[in-house]
Amino acid sequence: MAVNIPSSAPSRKPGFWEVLWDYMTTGDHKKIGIMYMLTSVLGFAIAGLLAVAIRVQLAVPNNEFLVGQQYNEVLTMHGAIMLFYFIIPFGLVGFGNYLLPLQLGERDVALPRVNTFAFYLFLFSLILVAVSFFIGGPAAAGWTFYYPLTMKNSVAGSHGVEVLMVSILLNGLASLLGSANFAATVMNLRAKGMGVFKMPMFVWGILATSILQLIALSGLTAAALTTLLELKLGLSLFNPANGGVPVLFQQFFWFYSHPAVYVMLLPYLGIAAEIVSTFSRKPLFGYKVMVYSILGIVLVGLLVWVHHMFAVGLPQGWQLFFAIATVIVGVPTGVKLFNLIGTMWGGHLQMKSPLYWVIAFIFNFTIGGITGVALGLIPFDYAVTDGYFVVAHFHNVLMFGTSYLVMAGLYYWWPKITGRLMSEKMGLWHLWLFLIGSWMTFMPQYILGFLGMPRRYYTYPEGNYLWNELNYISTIGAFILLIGGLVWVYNMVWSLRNGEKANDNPWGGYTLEWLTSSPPAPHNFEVVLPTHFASERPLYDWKKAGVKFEPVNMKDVHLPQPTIWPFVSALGLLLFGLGISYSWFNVPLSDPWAVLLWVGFGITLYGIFKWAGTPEFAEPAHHHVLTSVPNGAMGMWWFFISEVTLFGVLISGYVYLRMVGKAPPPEERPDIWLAALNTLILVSSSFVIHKAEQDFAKGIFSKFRLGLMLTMILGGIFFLFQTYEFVKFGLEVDYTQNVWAACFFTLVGLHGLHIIIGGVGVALPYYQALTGKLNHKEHGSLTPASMYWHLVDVVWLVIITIFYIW
Ligand code: HAS
Ligand code: HAS
Ligand code: CU
Repeated sequence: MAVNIPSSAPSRKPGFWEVLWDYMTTGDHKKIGIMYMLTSVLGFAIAGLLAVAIRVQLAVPNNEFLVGQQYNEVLTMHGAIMLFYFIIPFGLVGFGNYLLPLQLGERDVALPRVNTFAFYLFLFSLILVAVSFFIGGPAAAGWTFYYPLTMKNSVAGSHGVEVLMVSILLNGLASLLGSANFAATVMNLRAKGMGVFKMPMFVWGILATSILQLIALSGLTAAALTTLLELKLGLSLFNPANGGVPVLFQQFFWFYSHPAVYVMLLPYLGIAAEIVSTFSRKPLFGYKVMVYSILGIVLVGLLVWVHHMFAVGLPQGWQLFFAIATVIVGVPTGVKLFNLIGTMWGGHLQMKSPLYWVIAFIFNFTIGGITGVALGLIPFDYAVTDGYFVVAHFHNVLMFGTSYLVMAGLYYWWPKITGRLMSEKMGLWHLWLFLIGSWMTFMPQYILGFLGMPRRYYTYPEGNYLWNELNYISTIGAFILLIGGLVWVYNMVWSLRNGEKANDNPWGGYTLEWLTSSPPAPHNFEVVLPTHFASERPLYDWKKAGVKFEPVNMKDVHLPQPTIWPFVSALGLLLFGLGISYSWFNVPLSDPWAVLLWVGFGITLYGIFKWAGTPEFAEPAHHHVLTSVPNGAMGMWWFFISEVTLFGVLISGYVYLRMVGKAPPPEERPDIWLAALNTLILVSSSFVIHKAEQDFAKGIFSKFRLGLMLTMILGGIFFLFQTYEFVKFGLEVDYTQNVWAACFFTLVGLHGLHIIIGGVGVALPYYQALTGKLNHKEHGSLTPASMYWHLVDVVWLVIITIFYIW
């Protein structure tokens, strides 16, 4: 189907350093997708080996292979790495990056360089965690890092919790940037003629998941931020000794971490839909119903988080509401599964490894989903919570649920990505080892749960009915999984050298990625796409219509030029992250970690300015977008959601503490007159930057630059006043003993951080203007910077109301 144009393949094989440099500087979504997938495979391997260690310890009673703190560390890292570095990124940003532009018929994502930055931030956050294994030991408080477990570092000198918090914050930022980027891509960059209901189901999965991340991730950010601040500064919203409420931590945490399970599911259901349609040689059964089910899952999924907290003693009304919502969420999920089955029903099934994995998924996941619904029933949950029934449930939906769709997707798109097929035979071995292994490992755990075995204990005594036998079987299962994992890795490595060469469309897929060569050229499409999309299966429709493809004119192809600065900016944040984990801002520079902190900060700042000074495209070109909003602003609009919900979650926590009488304001509050003056300054800066934008549009550059300068000065004055007030109020109250003050410093401090970020944001277009990078065609980062500045101002109006007036 693809036209044979000799792609500009280099005649000689590039050396290792060339490839490395290429990947460090690339903006190509395919390379970034590959790097995300490789990192996730690594995450699975590390966390999987840790799981085997857990199972070895639990194989027999009173074992001493991993004891106490050590066990807790391994358990925490197993859970956290599996979730944050394997299952969440693989689908959303791994497959998502590789496939979104291809399936949309585009050349890249909306913001390629933000994409590079986000990937390296993600990778570095994993490196940060890895460092903690070797220096001081990793966190040991469970992946849920509940308060107050995080407050006791039982090993002296361990900074594991701080490291985990910082890495969650960095990883979270990366994830938000990735999500905003995807949402902007879907809005602005689709092939001409592709309406939203003509998008492949995988694209819907990525779009919905991105929106879910943008709304919900704030809960995790709030949980990690408050934990870090308590460890570093003693600011506590949770410490009951000062009136704090420990359960509030769980509200923050689960507000994200329940919706997160759909982040772990929705991209993969999209993958299943693509595979099932291709291998049944049929369109999807009930395309629109599937889209609405996805949106239904997003909506209801945001309203069920309390089912993780049934046992903490919340009011009955709360529990009932959340129990009902929990049962309801099974309905759209079930609909999706029925649609997959409906698609296969009566199709000419081509039994290849991707389809096998999907069928195995449907079978397993239905069981795991139903045990989830069972857990949503309050009395049942009371009986089995914190026991192995729960462990079995979530491995049932994760390990032999969505992980199977990781495999399905990999077997499906591997030939597209690498140009070679994997071995079908080894694929089936892999499947059967994983099936038998997972059933042996986790099915006995359901029974152990009923028999009362609690989770998160490093050992168990002799003599409990069937405990020994079931645990032993479970451990054997884990070893079978290990063998399965090795077969999988071997299959991939083998295929790269010996696999059969794949043609452009080895499975007869219907979506646009199969129109490219295998692997695709840097510019993806070598033909001009027709502009008529009759359904979500363009290749099928075009073939039927006998469409002939025209080769693309390379003059029309504009790809972002490579640049090292996003990498450097992220690297600075790694050093900065190490610095704040192992040290703090007030530590003297004789401590090398403190040096790292400031050096990292400096590198990031430098990197960002250099980045802003490097144009995205070698020569200015007109880029067609579908809406009237340019890509930068579109990305910023989506990113706003996450900022609003972050302040929303923290403010809700504060309002709750006030309402239940736990956080009465102290008699001496910070001065209202100073805050009023400050508000005036900040609001006027919003008008000034707005005027500057108008001047820019009119082409009066000198006034425009003056306007930006004035905005920064006003922001600086605001910041100075705020610092003065902070220090003054900090001397007046003991903020470690007062919940109101803790809320004040947390929220106003977070706003102050936003002033710094916003100020740097405004400095960027100023720098671009000074260096001649801005003109009528190139708006640089002006619009997003000014949008962000307005947002920071609006948030301030809310803050002054709730802290100074209320
Ligand atoms: Fe879950 C705990 C409830 C889906 C992951 N879950 C966890 C944890 C993780 C996790 C990681 O209500 C533990 C975290 C920790 O470390 O503490 N889960 C559900 C429900 C669903 C569900 C209702 N979970 C997932 C998915 C995950 C995931 C997907 C990751 C990918 N889960 C819970 C609850 C807990 C929990 C409690 C807390 C337990 C505790 O005490 O700590 C649903 O989304 C599942 C929907 C899917 C189906 C299957 C297909 C549907 C069909 C339709 C007909 C079926 C119906 C049900 C109408 C339901 C075929 C009939 C009901 C009967 C009982 C027969
Ligand atoms: Fe798990 C607890 C056992 C897979 C997620 N698991 C958790 C928790 C979470 C979680 C969130 O039996 C809760 C943590 C907490 O309480 O805070 N899990 C297993 C086993 C596997 C497993 C045997 N878990 C997963 C997956 C998850 C996940 C997948 C999410 C996506 N897990 C447990 C147990 C507990 C548990 C106990 C409860 C303990 C307690 O005390 O409560 C297996 O399915 C893992 C299979 C994978 C492998 C690795 C395959 C090997 C490969 C190649 C290796 C490469 C080599 C070369 C050798 C066996 C892929 C090296 C080269 C390099 C470059 C590294
Ligand atoms: Cu949940």
